[in-house]
Amino acid sequence: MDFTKAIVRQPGRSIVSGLSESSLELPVYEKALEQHHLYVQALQGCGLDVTVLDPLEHYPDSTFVEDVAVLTPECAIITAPGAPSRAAEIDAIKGTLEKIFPRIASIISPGTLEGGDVMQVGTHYYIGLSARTNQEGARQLIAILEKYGMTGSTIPVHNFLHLKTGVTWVGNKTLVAESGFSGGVDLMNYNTIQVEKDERGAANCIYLSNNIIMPAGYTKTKQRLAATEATIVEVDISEYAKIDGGLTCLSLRF
Ligand code: CIR
Repeated sequence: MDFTKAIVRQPGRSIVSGLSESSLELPVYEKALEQHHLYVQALQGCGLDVTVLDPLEHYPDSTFVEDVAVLTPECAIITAPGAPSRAAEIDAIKGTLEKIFPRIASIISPGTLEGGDVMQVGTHYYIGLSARTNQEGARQLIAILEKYGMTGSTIPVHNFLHLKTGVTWVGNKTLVAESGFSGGVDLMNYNTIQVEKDERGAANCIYLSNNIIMPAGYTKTKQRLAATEATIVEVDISEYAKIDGGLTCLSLRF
């Protein structure tokens, strides 16, 4: 999993209308834009070549570009977002992916799947069954992965928007997971760094060649992650958290 590239999409002013279950205030566009810029710099600092796509004002959540595709070394898979307001975002990413990936597959109705529910560990992909990703979407994704020699398996997701809201892989057989998250037997063979309840939000991290990019402001989790000997890079994404977004959602890495 040595990624060299990433795709991001700048937020539009419509970000204030993004889907949200949170009771936090609305994001401030100017601040979100500045945070996005720093996020891109963090990815570049970890060695990635970053393509920055233009904002899509018609789609308030389109800056969460991770949800519209699953990128593998063998092919790109265009998802079928489970949130109706996000379904058409896939049309806007297709052209970009077609220029990069010779092989493109798609999840089709009645399957639904969002990239935030897909956690890659090597050639295996854990797929969260959430309010956004259904069994049929997962079945289709596993069939596509197997066609190219990769594997997938499902994990039920309760009380989190996506699988990766509750757990992410941070290298070396290690996960970082919220205390309320249960991956069941499937994830028992990993070392798990616990995120305490008062640091909710800190489990969504990005591992890139011995760097862990984590959301800023979570002291206890930061100390625990630092014990992995990875370099810790903090990025403030407070404006995105207001509409349920985390670090991983803001990019496609490949
Ligand atoms: C949504 O509800 O779809 C957006 N407001 C947040 C998406 C976050 N995406 C992710 O965790 N991969």
